[in-house]
Amino acid sequence: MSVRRVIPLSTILLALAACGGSPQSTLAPAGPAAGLLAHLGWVVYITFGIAAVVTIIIVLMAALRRRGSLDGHLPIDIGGGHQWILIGGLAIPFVVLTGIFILSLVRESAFPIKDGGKVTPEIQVIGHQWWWEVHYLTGPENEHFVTANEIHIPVGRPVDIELQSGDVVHSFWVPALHGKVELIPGVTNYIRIEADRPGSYQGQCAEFCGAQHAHMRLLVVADSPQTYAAWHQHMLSPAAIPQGVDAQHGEAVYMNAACTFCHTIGGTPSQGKVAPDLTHLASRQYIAANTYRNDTADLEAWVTHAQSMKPGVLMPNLTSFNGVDLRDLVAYLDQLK
Ligand code: HEC
Ligand SMILES: [Cu+2]
Repeated sequence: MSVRRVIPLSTILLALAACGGSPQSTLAPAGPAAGLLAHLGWVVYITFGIAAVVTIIIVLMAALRRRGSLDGHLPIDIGGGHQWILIGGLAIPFVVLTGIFILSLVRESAFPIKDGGKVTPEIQVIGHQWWWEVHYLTGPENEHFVTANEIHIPVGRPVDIELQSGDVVHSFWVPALHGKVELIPGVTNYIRIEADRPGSYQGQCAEFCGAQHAHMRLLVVADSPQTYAAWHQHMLSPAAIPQGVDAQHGEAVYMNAACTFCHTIGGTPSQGKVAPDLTHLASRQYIAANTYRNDTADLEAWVTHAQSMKPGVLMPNLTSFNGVDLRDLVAYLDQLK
């Protein structure tokens, strides 16, 4: 085999190897629906892999055959040209494609429920350019709460999620837990996710939705039922009262700034509704739709230079904050556990 033939092949193998190792992989299912889809995936990859290898071998045999030695026949003599076309060109593809079609129809049952009547969603997710608004809807109305970008679920039981969009079409995709379901303006879709084991599962908007589509990420945290119940209980509380003069000064800086028009901090006058809820910001692992770490350095950078970190994002650069004001503002945010 010549070098020119080997290089593309090794590139493909490398690319496949990269898929398997990543935490965001359809081939590393952590729940029943994702398991079904991974199984379908393997059937398709292996069948088409075999078909591709056989085809390549036949093409190579034809190419390497000495000119003139065919005698008017095709490279493998299976009893004449027409039969070859009927079997290789029609019968085998018909059987393979029909089989995969039927299997995927069966697998489609893993996707719940187009009809809203049958579901009582526990969680509502609203897609925004470029972040996820998350409403928890269980219990009476005064026990509903809002968070962003990080969805907690208990392991071992299905959770129904209602999907809507606040602007353009997005797509909810957490490969370890399920396939993709779109968030379409004016339409309500549903997805039922379930995790078999505790863990943090990376997700990603899977429908191009503008400049920062690739940075519209999310995290699903699956906890034991006890841990989940404690988290859920904690989320019902209003924001922590800032402790220490720095954070208290930071709260005053925040409340006098434009932040309050866009963000909500529960139990304070900050009740903006067009940006992620910050009531329990410090309890989340990442910021900016799971794109940057939730630490002091990244928060200071984000507040002052959001436009450099996620160009085009719907939060302005607030460069007027610096020195003690910026430090204290972030000290306040850090206490919003
Ligand atoms: C014009 C509206 C607007 C203003 C004003 C604004 N923000 Fe934001 N902010 C946003 C939007 C929109 C996002 C989501 C960006 C994204 O991830 O795509 C965001 C994200 C954030 C995040 C990350 C939240 C998360 O969970 O990912 C923090 C923290 C934040 N803003 C803090 C502030 C602070 C502090 C101020 C005031 C100094 C402020 N913002 C002012 C709109 C605003
Ligand atoms: Cu998107």
